[in-house]
Amino acid sequence: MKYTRKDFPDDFLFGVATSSYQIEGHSFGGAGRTHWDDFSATPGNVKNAENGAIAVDHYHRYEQDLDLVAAAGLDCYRFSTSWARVMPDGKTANPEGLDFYDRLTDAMLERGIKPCATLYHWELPSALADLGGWRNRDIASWFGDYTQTLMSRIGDRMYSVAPINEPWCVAWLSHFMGYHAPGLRDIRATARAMHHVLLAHGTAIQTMRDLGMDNLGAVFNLEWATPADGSPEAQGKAALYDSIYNHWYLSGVFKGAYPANVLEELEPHMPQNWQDDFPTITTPVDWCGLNYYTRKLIGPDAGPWPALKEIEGPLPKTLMGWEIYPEGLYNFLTRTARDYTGDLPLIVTENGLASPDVIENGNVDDPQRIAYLNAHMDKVRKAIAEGVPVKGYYIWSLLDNYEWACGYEQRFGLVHVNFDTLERTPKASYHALANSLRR
Ligand code: IFM
Repeated sequence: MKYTRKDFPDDFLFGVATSSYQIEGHSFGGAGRTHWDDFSATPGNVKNAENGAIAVDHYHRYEQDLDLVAAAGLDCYRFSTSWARVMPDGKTANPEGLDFYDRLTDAMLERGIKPCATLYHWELPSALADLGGWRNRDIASWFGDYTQTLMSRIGDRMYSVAPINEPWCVAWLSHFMGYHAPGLRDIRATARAMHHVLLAHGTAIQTMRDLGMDNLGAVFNLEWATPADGSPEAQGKAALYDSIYNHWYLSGVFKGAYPANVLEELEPHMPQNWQDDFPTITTPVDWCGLNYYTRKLIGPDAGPWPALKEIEGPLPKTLMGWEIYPEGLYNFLTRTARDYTGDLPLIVTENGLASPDVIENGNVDDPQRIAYLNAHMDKVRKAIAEGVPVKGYYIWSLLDNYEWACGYEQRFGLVHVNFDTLERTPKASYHALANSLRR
């Protein structure tokens, strides 16, 4: 790697991120059915109809996996807890599920790793999907109850907690584009999900404050929108994309308002009295997490609102087909601090790439991952040098895992996983990182 710990401030934290459904194995430990089990069982939704029933069996191999986190010299482990494991029907506690997260927490602490939890990374219990899922306003109180149950058990040992991973994915990707569970393509469902996901966030923050917890945050996925050409139409559509993708969530949480260029279309579909929820949604947080991967070139398109399209860009791409655009991370760090968060600590809570990694002679050579991480760390350093309070950088992901609608094809891990034997093999990027983090 180009940088070592010494190139970052003394209190800067390095971490890796994972999520429950992508690694644990949801057929174990009494976890309930999730809407991803339903979505993936429906033809055409997920590559090879793969699901997270086994995933990479982290449920049984978590000690070995945490050994890898510790041996890399990482400070933080950003993991998520599965609502369906803790409450298989979304409402009733599963002692086995609580015991698992209790063991996992202690295993991190025993290794000197800071537990950084996310309460929802997309595995909605099917029983709650039956009740309308994110379309139903009651999801905020169900989520509050889940937060209360789980954090009453492990909240005393968390280093940090964020309620929801990537609200754009929960709402737009899943209810408007239909790419993720529940696979809807419905503008009214989308508007409701876009609001309820933030209401659930605020409700969970209040629940954890009432439990006396601190170091609570919000995690957004941000994607830089570049106009496809110099035309006013392309500029307007890029601005709209930016509002739908980025500003809606940041502005909701930090300003208690939604962007006008989105609201003018979604207002008729919003739940009743949505404005009254902002005091909950804007409950103060202690840090802001940014997940960043790429940018999109955006231009106008025919058809109903939002009448925009993504245009293939010229930059080198990852296996996901995502352009590599580190400047976007710098842009977001500076813009978020300037327009939304001020002195609040920012953390890059996800950054990484998928590549077609293979084992050869026992080694996995992934120079493209090392280059990608270096290029993005460059931008983190640049932002810090300009006074942006960036306090951490977490890599997605520790392990190759279930990449949702892409199944198991897209390998994001620092550690290779053989999906037949589940054997773990640290890649060259893992070894490079471990060298650079060594104290
Ligand atoms: O794998 C996902 C993760 O679940 C959320 N953030 C983006 C990652 C890569 O697509």
